[in-house]
Formats: sequence, C-alpha cells, structure tokens
Amino acid sequence: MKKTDKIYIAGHRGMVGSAIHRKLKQEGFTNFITKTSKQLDLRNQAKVDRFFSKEKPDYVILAAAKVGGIMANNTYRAEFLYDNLMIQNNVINAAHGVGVKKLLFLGSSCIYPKFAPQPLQEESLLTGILEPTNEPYAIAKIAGIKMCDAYRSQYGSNFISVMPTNLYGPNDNYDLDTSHVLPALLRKFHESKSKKDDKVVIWGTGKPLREFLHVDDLADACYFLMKKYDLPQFINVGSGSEVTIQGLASIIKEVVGYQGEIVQDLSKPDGTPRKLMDNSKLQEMGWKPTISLESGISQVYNETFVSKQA
Ligand code: GFB
Repeated sequence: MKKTDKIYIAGHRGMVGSAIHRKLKQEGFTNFITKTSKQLDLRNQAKVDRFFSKEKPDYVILAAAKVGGIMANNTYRAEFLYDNLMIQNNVINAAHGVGVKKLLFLGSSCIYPKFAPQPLQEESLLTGILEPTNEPYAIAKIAGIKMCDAYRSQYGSNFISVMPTNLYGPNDNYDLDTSHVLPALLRKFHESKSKKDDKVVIWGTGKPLREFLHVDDLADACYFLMKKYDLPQFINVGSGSEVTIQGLASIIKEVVGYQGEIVQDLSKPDGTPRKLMDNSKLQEMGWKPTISLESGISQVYNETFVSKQA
C-alpha cells in the first residue's frame, strides 16, 4: 500500500471505521474517500456503482453495517438482515467492478455456532445452529465472507474477511436499547452514580462470558492484515481474555467509583453463553493486542464521561 493510494472507508464515522481511519492517518496515509450514509446510501446498488466508477478507490475498508447489541439484533431482525446484505453485496460487487486492489470486510464473532467448541476456530463456521437473537446479522456476515471468497475464486479478487470479537472504544453507541453491553454498563453506572441511585440493573443472569477488544487494537490488526494477509480463509481478531458479564459489571463499577448494588433483569436474554475467539492464526503471523480491558475501560470512561463533564 502506497501512502498516496486512494482508500475508501465505508462506515468511516462508526466506531470501527473511525478507528481504522485514525490508524491509517497515523501511518501517514493521505488519500481517503469517505461518504456519510446520507451522502451515499450503500443499500442502493445504482448509487454505489456510480460512486465506485467515479472514485475508483485502490483499497476498500468495508466497516459500514447495521450493528447493535443483543436487543437491537433481536428486535430489528429484518433490518439487520436486509441492510447488511445490501450494503456488503453492493460494495463488494462494485469493488470488483472497478478492480480494487484489496478489500477488507469486517464481520463479527456471532457468525459461529452457539455451541461451537471454544475457543472458536475458523473451521467451526457453519457446523451448528446459530444464536437465535442475532441469527439475521450472523447470516448476513456469513454471506459477506462467502461473497469475498467467491469473488476471489471466480475473479481473483483480493478480498479478505476479518472477524473481530466484541469491541469497545471511542465513538461507541451509548443508546441503552441498541448498544452493546460494555458501553451500556458504562452509561448505567455513570448515570446511577450521578443520580445517587441505589442500584444498577444488568440484563440476564450475568453468567455469559464475553471477550472484549479495544477498537484501536482492532484497527491495528486490520492495518497489519491489509499489509500481510491475502488468503481466502477469514481470520479471527480477539484479545484472548474473557470475563463474565457480572465480572465486567464489577470492573466498570470500580472504574466509575459507584457504591450501589448490581441487580439482574432476568426478563432479558443472555444470548450466546460464551464466544472466545481462537487468535492463534493471527498470533502466528506476529500480531498481538496491547490494550488491557481494565485500562481500556478507564480510558474510554474518562474520554467519554469524565472529560466532557470537566
Ligand atoms: O453486548 P451484547 O448486547 O451482545 O450482550 P452479545 C452481551 C451480554 O451482556 C448479554 C448482557 O448476555 C446481555 O444480556 N447484558 C447485561 C447487556 N446488561 C446489558 C445491557 O445493559 N445492555 C446490553 N446490550 N447487554 C452481540 C450480537 O451479542 O455481539 C451482535 O448480538 C454482535 O450481532 C455483537 O455480534 C458483537 O455479545 O450477546
């Protein structure tokens, strides 16, 4: 990748897209093309084709997607399937149409079967039933992986797929209905502390295990893979450490300095019991994460809640 090559970041304002944009700028890249979803509806094939014909990017980071936590996935099932299929079909096909040198497609750890052996290995894909709450999103992301591989097989396209674990970091979504657990708990503990509430409600039993990776580590891994990885097999990107939701709540309670109690809302789903990614393929290539969960949570809390109040 030359520093002057034209790079299109689809989803540049989202948590993942903005982190990759930051990372590439830090590495000295200068030639970016970005469009907000209002400027370019990626679900519209004709508009996407026209955009690619005009801009002819050399590289594409496909980080645009309809994303959300367990409740959003389970509520907006049709939108999670339709929007994500349309976005990725249009961008991947148009990238082929103008001969993009390389495309990186972002998926998610939810593509794996609900009860796949842990840690999750890439070979386990499609070996069992999916977690019902996020099946539409998982099906869309699996289709994206298969589409990248099919274009490589038929046309020789260098389209790679990256499957990150649960992510957190700057530009996260803090809406309590649609967000993921980590930002939701940061907000809940912060607001309960500010309002001097005596308890914070967490969804489900608190027993599920989750792995978390700071989005700046993901961005570093994506840059690493853009430089070094050119194979059909999609690749996991994780931190290698997991925590129960109850344990995460305790970490966040500590970081926020909240004194009240944590109670469970058992009417809410637990979702997948565990989804620890097997990171060995990426580690064997020489990459590893650098931001620990505790320091990452403190950094995000201070940037998002504390400094804004100062
Ligand atoms: O992060 P989360 O919404 O998504 O939920 P998943 C993780 C766990 O945290 C679940 C519990 O067991 C939730 O019940 N949880 C506890 C909470 N309190 C809360 C809360 O206040 N908000 C939220 N959101 N969860 C998603 C998939 O699954 O993982 C997506 O649905 C995507 O498609 C994403 O793959 C990475 O980790 O369960």
